[in-house]
Amino acid sequence: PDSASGYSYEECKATADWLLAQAPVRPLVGIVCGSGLGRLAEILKDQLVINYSDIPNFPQSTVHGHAGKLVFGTLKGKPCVCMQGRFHLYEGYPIQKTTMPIRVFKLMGVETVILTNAAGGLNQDFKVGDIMVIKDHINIPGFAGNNPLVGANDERYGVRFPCMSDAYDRDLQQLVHAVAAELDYSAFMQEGVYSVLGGPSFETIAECKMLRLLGADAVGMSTVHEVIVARHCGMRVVALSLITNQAVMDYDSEKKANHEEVLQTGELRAQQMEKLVSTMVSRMELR
Ligand code: 6GU
Repeated sequence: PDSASGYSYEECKATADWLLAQAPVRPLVGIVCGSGLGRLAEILKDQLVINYSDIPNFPQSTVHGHAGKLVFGTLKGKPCVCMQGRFHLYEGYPIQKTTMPIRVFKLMGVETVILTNAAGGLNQDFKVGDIMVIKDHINIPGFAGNNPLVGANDERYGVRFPCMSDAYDRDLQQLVHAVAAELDYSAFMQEGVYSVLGGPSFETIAECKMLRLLGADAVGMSTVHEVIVARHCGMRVVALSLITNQAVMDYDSEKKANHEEVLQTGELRAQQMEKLVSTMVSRMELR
Protein backbone atom coordinates (compact mmCIF):
# COMPACT_ATOMS: atom_id res chain seq x y z
CA PRO A 1 0.00 0.00 0.00
CA ASP A 2 1.24 3.54 -0.66
CA SER A 3 -0.70 5.00 2.25
CA ALA A 4 -1.11 3.99 5.87
CA SER A 5 -4.29 5.98 6.26
CA GLY A 6 -6.62 4.36 3.80
CA TYR A 7 -6.50 7.90 2.46
CA SER A 8 -3.38 9.52 1.09
CA TYR A 9 -1.92 12.60 2.76
CA GLU A 10 -3.13 14.61 -0.22
CA GLU A 11 -6.72 13.40 0.22
CA CYS A 12 -6.72 14.29 3.92
CA LYS A 13 -5.17 17.67 3.07
CA ALA A 14 -7.84 18.33 0.44
CA THR A 15 -10.55 17.57 3.01
CA ALA A 16 -8.88 19.82 5.62
CA ASP A 17 -8.52 22.68 3.12
CA TRP A 18 -12.14 22.29 1.96
CA LEU A 19 -13.30 22.55 5.58
CA LEU A 20 -11.02 25.48 6.47
CA ALA A 21 -12.28 27.43 3.46
CA GLN A 22 -15.71 27.67 5.09
CA ALA A 23 -14.94 27.26 8.79
CA PRO A 24 -15.60 30.34 10.95
CA VAL A 25 -12.51 29.53 13.02
CA ARG A 26 -9.20 27.77 12.62
CA PRO A 27 -9.60 25.11 15.33
CA LEU A 28 -6.89 24.45 17.92
CA VAL A 29 -8.95 21.92 19.87
CA GLY A 30 -10.62 18.86 18.36
CA ILE A 31 -13.38 17.09 20.29
CA VAL A 32 -14.90 13.68 19.59
CA CYS A 33 -18.32 12.99 21.13
CA GLY A 34 -19.08 9.46 22.31
CA SER A 35 -22.39 7.57 22.32
CA GLY A 36 -25.10 9.64 23.96
CA LEU A 37 -22.68 12.57 24.38
CA GLY A 38 -23.36 14.33 21.09
CA ARG A 39 -24.97 17.30 22.78
CA LEU A 40 -21.50 18.43 23.73
CA ALA A 41 -21.20 19.78 20.20
CA GLU A 42 -24.25 21.94 20.70
CA ILE A 43 -22.60 24.18 23.28
CA LEU A 44 -20.14 25.60 20.74
CA LYS A 45 -20.79 29.28 19.97
CA ASP A 46 -21.03 30.77 16.47
CA GLN A 47 -21.46 27.36 14.93
CA LEU A 48 -20.98 26.07 11.47
CA VAL A 49 -22.43 22.56 11.13
CA ILE A 50 -21.42 20.35 8.21
CA ASN A 51 -22.91 16.90 7.60
CA TYR A 52 -20.35 14.17 7.05
CA SER A 53 -22.20 13.32 3.84
CA ASP A 54 -21.27 16.75 2.44
CA ILE A 55 -17.56 16.52 3.27
CA PRO A 56 -15.29 15.28 0.47
CA ASN A 57 -13.66 11.90 1.31
CA PHE A 58 -15.36 11.62 4.71
CA PRO A 59 -16.66 8.24 5.93
CA GLN A 60 -20.35 8.14 6.96
CA SER A 61 -21.62 7.38 10.47
CA THR A 62 -24.09 4.50 10.75
CA VAL A 63 -24.87 4.14 14.48
CA HIS A 64 -28.02 5.16 16.34
CA GLY A 65 -26.94 7.61 19.06
CA HIS A 66 -24.16 8.92 16.83
CA ALA A 67 -25.08 11.81 14.56
CA GLY A 68 -22.86 12.41 11.55
CA LYS A 69 -21.93 16.05 11.81
CA LEU A 70 -18.81 18.16 12.13
CA VAL A 71 -19.36 21.29 14.19
CA PHE A 72 -17.01 24.29 14.17
CA GLY A 73 -17.26 27.05 16.75
CA THR A 74 -15.79 28.46 19.92
CA LEU A 75 -15.87 27.25 23.51
CA LYS A 76 -15.23 30.11 25.94
CA GLY A 77 -13.57 31.91 23.05
CA LYS A 78 -11.29 29.01 22.08
CA PRO A 79 -11.59 27.78 18.49
CA CYS A 80 -12.83 24.18 18.35
CA VAL A 81 -14.04 21.53 15.97
CA CYS A 82 -16.29 18.78 17.23
CA MET A 83 -17.18 15.40 15.73
CA GLN A 84 -20.76 14.57 16.57
CA GLY A 85 -20.52 10.89 15.75
CA ARG A 86 -17.37 8.85 15.22
CA PHE A 87 -16.39 5.81 13.18
CA HIS A 88 -16.01 2.35 14.68
CA LEU A 89 -14.38 -0.85 13.57
CA TYR A 90 -17.67 -2.72 13.91
CA GLU A 91 -19.28 -0.56 11.23
CA GLY A 92 -17.07 -2.40 8.79
CA TYR A 93 -14.56 0.31 7.88
CA PRO A 94 -10.94 -0.59 7.50
CA ILE A 95 -9.33 0.73 10.70
CA GLN A 96 -7.39 3.41 8.79
CA LYS A 97 -10.68 4.91 7.65
CA THR A 98 -12.09 5.17 11.18
CA THR A 99 -9.24 7.51 12.15
CA MET A 100 -9.13 9.64 9.02
CA PRO A 101 -10.88 12.60 10.73
CA ILE A 102 -8.11 12.73 13.35
CA ARG A 103 -5.59 13.42 10.59
CA VAL A 104 -7.94 16.01 9.14
CA PHE A 105 -7.96 17.64 12.61
CA LYS A 106 -4.15 17.74 12.51
CA LEU A 107 -4.05 19.22 9.02
CA MET A 108 -6.52 21.94 10.06
CA GLY A 109 -4.16 23.00 12.85
CA VAL A 110 -5.61 21.16 15.85
CA GLU A 111 -3.06 20.65 18.64
CA THR A 112 -5.14 19.09 21.41
CA VAL A 113 -7.71 16.34 21.06
CA ILE A 114 -10.42 15.60 23.63
CA LEU A 115 -11.99 12.19 23.15
CA THR A 116 -15.11 11.00 24.95
CA ASN A 117 -16.78 7.62 24.96
CA ALA A 118 -19.32 5.45 26.68
CA ALA A 119 -17.78 2.42 28.35
CA GLY A 120 -18.64 -0.55 30.50
CA GLY A 121 -17.17 -0.55 34.01
CA LEU A 122 -14.93 -3.52 34.87
CA ASN A 123 -13.56 -2.05 38.09
CA GLN A 124 -16.08 -2.97 40.79
CA ASP A 125 -15.49 0.36 42.55
CA PHE A 126 -16.94 2.20 39.57
CA LYS A 127 -20.60 3.18 39.50
CA VAL A 128 -22.84 3.88 36.56
CA GLY A 129 -22.49 7.57 35.81
CA ASP A 130 -18.86 7.81 36.87
CA ILE A 131 -16.48 9.65 34.56
CA MET A 132 -13.13 7.90 34.13
CA VAL A 133 -10.12 9.91 33.03
CA ILE A 134 -8.21 7.48 30.82
CA LYS A 135 -4.59 7.13 31.94
CA ASP A 136 -3.63 4.23 29.67
CA HIS A 137 -5.12 1.71 27.28
CA ILE A 138 -4.99 -1.92 26.23
CA ASN A 139 -5.36 -2.23 22.48
CA ILE A 140 -6.77 -5.74 22.02
CA PRO A 141 -7.37 -5.45 18.25
CA GLY A 142 -3.79 -4.21 18.01
CA PHE A 143 -2.55 -7.53 19.43
CA ALA A 144 -3.97 -9.15 16.30
CA GLY A 145 -2.41 -6.61 13.94
CA ASN A 146 -5.41 -4.31 13.72
CA ASN A 147 -3.64 -1.02 14.39
CA PRO A 148 -4.52 2.18 12.46
CA LEU A 149 -0.85 2.76 11.62
CA VAL A 150 -0.45 -0.57 9.79
CA GLY A 151 0.77 0.04 6.26
CA ALA A 152 3.36 2.36 4.77
CA ASN A 153 4.33 5.13 7.19
CA ASP A 154 3.94 8.72 6.00
CA GLU A 155 6.74 10.65 7.70
CA ARG A 156 4.82 13.90 7.26
CA TYR A 157 2.62 12.70 10.12
CA GLY A 158 5.14 10.95 12.33
CA VAL A 159 7.63 8.16 12.91
CA ARG A 160 7.27 4.50 11.99
CA PHE A 161 7.32 3.30 15.62
CA PRO A 162 5.61 5.90 17.80
CA CYS A 163 5.87 5.79 21.59
CA MET A 164 2.61 5.13 23.46
CA SER A 165 3.80 5.21 27.07
CA ASP A 166 3.03 8.93 27.14
CA ALA A 167 -0.17 8.73 25.07
CA TYR A 168 -2.42 10.38 27.65
CA ASP A 169 -1.07 13.82 28.46
CA ARG A 170 -0.27 14.01 32.19
CA ASP A 171 -0.85 17.75 32.46
CA LEU A 172 -4.25 17.44 30.82
CA GLN A 173 -5.18 14.56 33.14
CA GLN A 174 -4.33 16.81 36.07
CA LEU A 175 -6.34 19.60 34.51
CA VAL A 176 -9.45 17.39 34.30
CA HIS A 177 -9.16 16.42 37.94
CA ALA A 178 -8.58 20.03 39.00
CA VAL A 179 -11.53 21.31 36.99
CA ALA A 180 -13.72 18.44 38.25
CA ALA A 181 -12.85 19.34 41.86
CA GLU A 182 -13.77 22.97 41.24
CA LEU A 183 -17.09 21.96 39.74
CA ASP A 184 -17.74 19.66 42.71
CA TYR A 185 -17.71 16.57 40.51
CA SER A 186 -15.03 14.69 42.45
CA ALA A 187 -17.56 12.20 43.85
CA PHE A 188 -18.05 10.66 40.42
CA MET A 189 -14.58 11.09 38.94
CA GLN A 190 -12.34 8.06 38.44
CA GLU A 191 -9.14 7.30 36.58
CA GLY A 192 -8.11 4.10 34.91
CA VAL A 193 -7.17 1.90 32.00
CA TYR A 194 -9.47 1.61 28.98
CA SER A 195 -9.48 -1.57 26.93
CA VAL A 196 -10.88 -1.61 23.42
CA LEU A 197 -12.51 -4.48 21.58
CA GLY A 198 -13.79 -4.53 18.04
CA GLY A 199 -17.45 -5.08 18.92
CA PRO A 200 -20.31 -4.92 18.02
CA SER A 201 -21.20 -7.76 20.39
CA PHE A 202 -20.69 -6.91 24.04
CA GLU A 203 -18.27 -9.02 26.06
CA THR A 204 -18.97 -12.41 27.56
CA ILE A 205 -18.59 -12.87 31.29
CA ALA A 206 -15.29 -14.72 30.76
CA GLU A 207 -14.01 -11.92 28.54
CA CYS A 208 -14.85 -9.31 31.18
CA LYS A 209 -13.02 -11.32 33.84
CA MET A 210 -10.04 -11.67 31.52
CA LEU A 211 -9.90 -7.93 30.80
CA ARG A 212 -10.09 -7.15 34.51
CA LEU A 213 -7.25 -9.59 35.23
CA LEU A 214 -5.21 -7.83 32.56
CA GLY A 215 -5.59 -4.53 34.39
CA ALA A 216 -8.45 -2.88 32.53
CA ASP A 217 -10.91 -0.68 34.43
CA ALA A 218 -13.34 -0.08 31.57
CA VAL A 219 -14.15 -1.60 28.19
CA GLY A 220 -15.44 -0.03 25.01
CA MET A 221 -15.31 -0.11 21.23
CA SER A 222 -13.62 3.16 20.28
CA THR A 223 -11.09 5.88 21.16
CA VAL A 224 -7.85 3.86 21.23
CA HIS A 225 -7.34 3.89 17.47
CA GLU A 226 -7.95 7.65 17.48
CA VAL A 227 -5.46 8.14 20.31
CA ILE A 228 -2.79 6.19 18.40
CA VAL A 229 -3.24 8.29 15.26
CA ALA A 230 -3.37 11.56 17.22
CA ARG A 231 -0.16 10.74 19.10
CA HIS A 232 1.56 9.58 15.93
CA CYS A 233 1.14 13.07 14.48
CA GLY A 234 2.06 14.83 17.72
CA MET A 235 -1.25 16.10 19.05
CA ARG A 236 -1.89 16.16 22.81
CA VAL A 237 -4.62 13.78 23.95
CA VAL A 238 -7.03 13.69 26.84
CA ALA A 239 -9.78 11.07 26.97
CA LEU A 240 -12.83 10.55 29.17
CA SER A 241 -15.01 7.46 29.54
CA LEU A 242 -18.51 7.78 30.84
CA ILE A 243 -19.26 4.52 32.67
CA THR A 244 -22.70 3.83 31.25
CA ASN A 245 -23.14 0.34 32.66
CA GLN A 246 -21.36 -2.24 34.78
CA ALA A 247 -19.88 -5.01 32.66
CA VAL A 248 -21.35 -8.33 33.76
CA MET A 249 -18.70 -10.23 35.72
CA ASP A 250 -20.51 -13.18 37.31
CA TYR A 251 -22.84 -15.93 36.23
CA ASP A 252 -25.49 -15.17 38.86
CA SER A 253 -26.07 -11.66 37.55
CA GLU A 254 -29.38 -10.95 35.82
CA LYS A 255 -27.94 -7.85 34.12
CA LYS A 256 -27.41 -7.64 30.40
CA ALA A 257 -25.43 -5.00 28.54
CA ASN A 258 -27.57 -3.04 26.08
CA HIS A 259 -27.28 0.07 23.96
CA GLU A 260 -30.36 1.77 25.46
CA GLU A 261 -28.78 1.84 28.92
CA VAL A 262 -25.64 3.31 27.35
CA LEU A 263 -27.63 6.15 25.78
CA GLN A 264 -29.71 6.78 28.92
CA THR A 265 -26.64 7.14 31.13
CA GLY A 266 -25.21 9.49 28.54
CA GLU A 267 -28.27 11.65 28.99
CA LEU A 268 -27.97 11.52 32.78
CA ARG A 269 -24.44 12.94 32.73
CA ALA A 270 -24.61 14.98 29.52
CA GLN A 271 -24.70 18.35 31.25
CA GLN A 272 -21.80 17.57 33.58
CA MET A 273 -19.76 16.22 30.67
CA GLU A 274 -20.42 19.43 28.75
CA LYS A 275 -19.45 21.59 31.72
CA LEU A 276 -16.32 19.53 32.39
CA VAL A 277 -15.13 19.69 28.78
CA SER A 278 -15.95 23.37 28.26
CA THR A 279 -14.25 24.42 31.52
CA MET A 280 -11.22 22.32 30.60
CA VAL A 281 -11.00 23.98 27.22
CA SER A 282 -11.29 27.42 28.79
CA ARG A 283 -8.27 26.60 30.99
CA MET A 284 -6.12 25.08 28.29
CA GLU A 285 -3.01 26.92 27.28
CA LEU A 286 -3.23 27.13 23.52
CA ARG A 287 -1.06 28.78 20.95
CL1 6GU B 1 -20.20 -3.28 28.60
N1 6GU B 1 -18.73 -3.07 26.48
C1 6GU B 1 -18.25 -2.45 25.41
N2 6GU B 1 -17.39 -3.12 24.64
N3 6GU B 1 -18.56 -1.20 25.07
C2 6GU B 1 -19.42 -0.56 25.86
C3 6GU B 1 -19.96 -1.14 26.99
C4 6GU B 1 -19.58 -2.44 27.26
N4 6GU B 1 -20.77 -0.24 27.58
C5 6GU B 1 -20.73 0.86 26.83
N5 6GU B 1 -19.91 0.68 25.78
